[in-house]
Parts: sequence; C-alpha cells; structure tokens
Amino acid sequence: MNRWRNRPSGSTWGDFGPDDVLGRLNLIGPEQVRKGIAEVRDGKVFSLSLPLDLPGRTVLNPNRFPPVVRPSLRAGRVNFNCAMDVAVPGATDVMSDDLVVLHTQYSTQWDAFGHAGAVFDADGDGRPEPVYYNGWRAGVDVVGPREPESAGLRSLASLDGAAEGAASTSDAGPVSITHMARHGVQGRAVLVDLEAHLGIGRTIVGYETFARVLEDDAVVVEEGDILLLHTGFAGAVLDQRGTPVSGSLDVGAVLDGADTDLREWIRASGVAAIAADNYAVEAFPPPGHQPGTPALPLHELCLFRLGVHLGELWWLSELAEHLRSRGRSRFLLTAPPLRLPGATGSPLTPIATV
Ligand code: UVW
Repeated sequence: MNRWRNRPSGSTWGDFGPDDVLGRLNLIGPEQVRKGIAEVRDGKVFSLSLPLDLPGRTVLNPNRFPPVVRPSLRAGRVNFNCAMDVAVPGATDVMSDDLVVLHTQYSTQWDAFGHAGAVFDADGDGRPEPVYYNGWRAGVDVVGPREPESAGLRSLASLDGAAEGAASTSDAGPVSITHMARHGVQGRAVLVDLEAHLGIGRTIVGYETFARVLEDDAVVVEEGDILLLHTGFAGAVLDQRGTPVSGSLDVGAVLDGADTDLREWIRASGVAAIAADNYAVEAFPPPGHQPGTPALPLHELCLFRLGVHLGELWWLSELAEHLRSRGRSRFLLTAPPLRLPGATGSPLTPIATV
C-alpha cells in the first residue's frame, strides 16, 4: 500500500516507484553518462568547490558555522605533531590526526530531499502532516530529537555513545543524502551564465529573463541533464576573504521560486538536479511572501515535489569563463556527495571535465 493517497500537483511521486529515494537521479543512466563523456573535448578539469570554510562567519545563515578542525587524541596525548613513541615505545614516526565538526550545508553542498518537506495532507485524512518527497513521513521515516539540548553545537559537549557510533541524534533515512552518494552523480551538465547577462547586482530571475538568457546563448537543456547556474555570487564570497558583513553578500542573480512559468519550465524540462554558485539558488526570504505558502518555494518544488536535488555555493566562475570562450555550455559533471548516512546534505568537490 502506498504511504500516500494524495499526490502533490505536478509532482513525480510514485513515477520512479512507491519506495523511490532517488527522484530524478533515476534519469541519469548509461545513456546520460555517455552523453556527458561525449562533451569531453579539451581534456581540461575544473574543481567546482569553494574552500569549505567560506563564505566565512555566519552572515548567510546564523545557524551554520564554518568547520571546526581539531586534533584527535593518541594514548591520551594531543595527536598533532605527535611522537609515535607515546604509543609504541622507541618508534620514530611523527603523527597528526584530526576530527571535523561540519555543518553539512555551510559551503559547497548538495541538499538532500530531507532538507525541505512540506505540511501536506498526503494520507488523505483531511489533516495536513509534515511529509517529504514521495510521501516519506516526518517522525516515522525521518526522525530527530525534539529537545534543542540534543541538537546544535552545544550538544557536542556530551557525545555519549560516540565510541559505538551511537551519538547521532537525527536520521533522514530514505530522504538522506546517502542515496545520492550510493547512486553516484556523473552525467551531462549544462551551464547557464546568468552573470554574463545580468551582472553582479542582485536580480530576481523569473521565467522571462531566464528564457531570454537561454535563447541568447543558444543553451539547450534536455531531460536528464544537470542544470548549473552561474551568478558570480561565489566570486564575491572569495573576494570577501571569509569576512563578509551584513548585506555584503546581497549580490548576484537568484531565481524567483514562486514564478509559475519558471516552476513549469523546471518541471517540464526534466532536469535531473540543479546547482548554483549562490546561496539558496532562489530568493530567500522571498519577496512578497504570502502566509500559507512556502518560504523556499523552489526548494518545495524541487526537493519535495519533483525529487530534484539542489546544490549551492559551488565555484563556477572559471568554468563559465572557459565555456564562454569556447562558445559551449555542456560538459561532463562528476559530483557525488559524501556517503554520510542520515544527513540532509553534504559538502562535495564537484569536478567539471570539458
Ligand atoms: C535555507 O536553509 C534558508 O536555505 P538553504 O537550504 O537553501 O541554504
């Protein structure tokens, strides 16, 4: 029996099977990989990740912090520039080892479907409930603590169960990022260069503007392609060298996630995933937000309805420049997240091969 009776309008729920966890990644199979490989001509590779300690500070999101890197311990000593002699008497090695506390969506990242669900009456009982892509349920399939004491950085002071791998307090299960990692992410990608047309000023891009850019650059997007949006935002991040201040990153293009025509284009295009070099891909908070509608309408469309992963804060400027100089927009993208069980997102180092 299905977990849901009501399917959100325009969604892909059930299209890839009742228990699907991959969404439109299902469209990336051998044919799509071959199409990506056919785009490799120059033999040049671009790394599409920012340093993961950027944007810097907490200007973009007060709840996400730069990574914390600390040495681990060895025989009760600090395991950094550590004489191995402390563990193996007489040994001449010098060892360093560390741990990282990482907010998965702080920098270059993929969002999993579990990052954004919706309050929706999926079971048809007349009462909306919190639910995710393909009807996976909050509190049943996607579980986490209720008390703030078990979340956030402060809760790390007590890591009871860590040695047994039992100190985690949340698990996004079927909508966690681990499924994307298991599937792998490699295929044909298409870059739309919004910065080249709109500049670095803050622009909210609806369908009309988006379609004009596609037409001007003769960009063709087909089913199964991964869509990349270059806005120049990550260039501003790099320029600010980890010390942005309030308002200094209000730059570059963002999509208007509530624009009906743009939403329809994304649905009908069959894009398998979307990644941008900006924060949130879409305008957040959205201008003129109406109560009873999502605060992140593009997230709601992509992660909740369509099963389309979203990437943010990728570094795309060098790739965009190269493609423009060659009059191209397509390339091979290799972009798996970390295989991190239970997480709602993951940092990554995407690679473009052109
Ligand atoms: C928010 O969480 C507000 O945005 P995003 O997930 O897109 O970074």
